[in-house]
Amino acid sequence: MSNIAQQISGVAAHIEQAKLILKKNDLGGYTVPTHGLYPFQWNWDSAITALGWMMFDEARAWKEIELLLSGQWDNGMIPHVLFHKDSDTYFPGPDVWGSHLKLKSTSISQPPVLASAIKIMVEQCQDKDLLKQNLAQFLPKLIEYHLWWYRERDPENTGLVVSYHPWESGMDNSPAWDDALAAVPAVTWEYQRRDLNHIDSSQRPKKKEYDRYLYLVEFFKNNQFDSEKIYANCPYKVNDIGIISILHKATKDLLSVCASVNLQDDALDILEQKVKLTESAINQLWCENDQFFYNRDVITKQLCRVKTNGSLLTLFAELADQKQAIALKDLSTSWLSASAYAVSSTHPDSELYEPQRYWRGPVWLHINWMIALGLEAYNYPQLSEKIKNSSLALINKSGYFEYFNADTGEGCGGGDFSWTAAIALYWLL
Ligand code: 2M8
Repeated sequence: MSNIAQQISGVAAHIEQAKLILKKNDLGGYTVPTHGLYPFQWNWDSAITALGWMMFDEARAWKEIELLLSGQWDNGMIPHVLFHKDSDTYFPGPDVWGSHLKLKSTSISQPPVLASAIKIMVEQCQDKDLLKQNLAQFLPKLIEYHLWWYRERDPENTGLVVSYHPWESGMDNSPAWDDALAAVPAVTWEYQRRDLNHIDSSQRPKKKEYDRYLYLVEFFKNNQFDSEKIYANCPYKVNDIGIISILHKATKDLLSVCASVNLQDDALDILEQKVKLTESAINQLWCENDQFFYNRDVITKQLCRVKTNGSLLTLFAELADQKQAIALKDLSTSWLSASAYAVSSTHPDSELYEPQRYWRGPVWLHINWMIALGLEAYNYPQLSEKIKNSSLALINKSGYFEYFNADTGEGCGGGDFSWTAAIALYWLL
């Protein structure tokens, strides 16, 4: 076979494999991230996975969203995990979280990339009847979800929402949270982690982190999920630059989808105002000296001075001004070349960088996808393409893993992983 023929058959094989992974992880309308390790429906995983489905099965893609929205709380929150069916391969399950709704769930949310995924799905969708039908059903729920973020997580109208749990950030054990989490008490009761039945402990968060993750879960339950009490007393409150950026981008995408179908709703004016407010507040997280947007501990009012990839999502959100964008573009270039593959979750020059420990260093494809889109939006197509190609090189080398060792490219965490397959489908189809 010629080189080109080999490359084409390689791409075709990757596409087939990615489709098979989504089918394998399909539990009848929602997709688990991977079997065993994560046996439920996760919020941002599902949003991204729906994009993958959209590339080859439109009805199934919309179904993913329908089931995610079926777990929406009355106050508008879309939880971070929906426990559709019982499973004993994951901890903590619904009993620990303690929400007694019909569809059991966790009591926090996750980075709200959903509306951004839906905007792309709207652009891709060929079946216009299906599209119309689904949007009519979904848009009011999405509006409620976005209003929830701004109302409940920014009650003082600062323009910067707060997050109450590292699990909410999706970047669970990122070194950005180390100091804020250290101030949270640890639970003293015994528990049995199940993640370590599936994955080597060198790739997962440590016990000291789990002890505090669980304290927060109990804190929410003990406060009956009352948002005022939690806002007043939660021992962990951060301005997460990743969530702020993803929310900002998704709100703009939601407004644009609503405008495309001429949806009129007073709530849209509120969302417009929130977009402006965030744009004027974001510089509170910018460090002129380091030329970087940091996360901030809202309790101590200190910036979390670790270079983690959430900051580059300000490009995805188009929250960076031209000068900041140039600085972040230059940083992305050096960040990319500092490790062997794509943009790692912590900058390799940081003393806290661990190339294979979960969110402390490894490469995550969906984050690279957002960074690449951001660079494209700021008119840096070559760098964007480079990030895409070095991300795809990981799949080529190791397959569809949850994340990848940034230095060696070795696949880490769960195998046959849905969001990795979905991003590959988005890029390759
Ligand atoms: C990871 O988080 C879960 C808790 O939500 C866990 O480790 O048990 C994170 O990578 C998160 O971002 C992701 O959504 C989830 C499922 O893939 O796994």
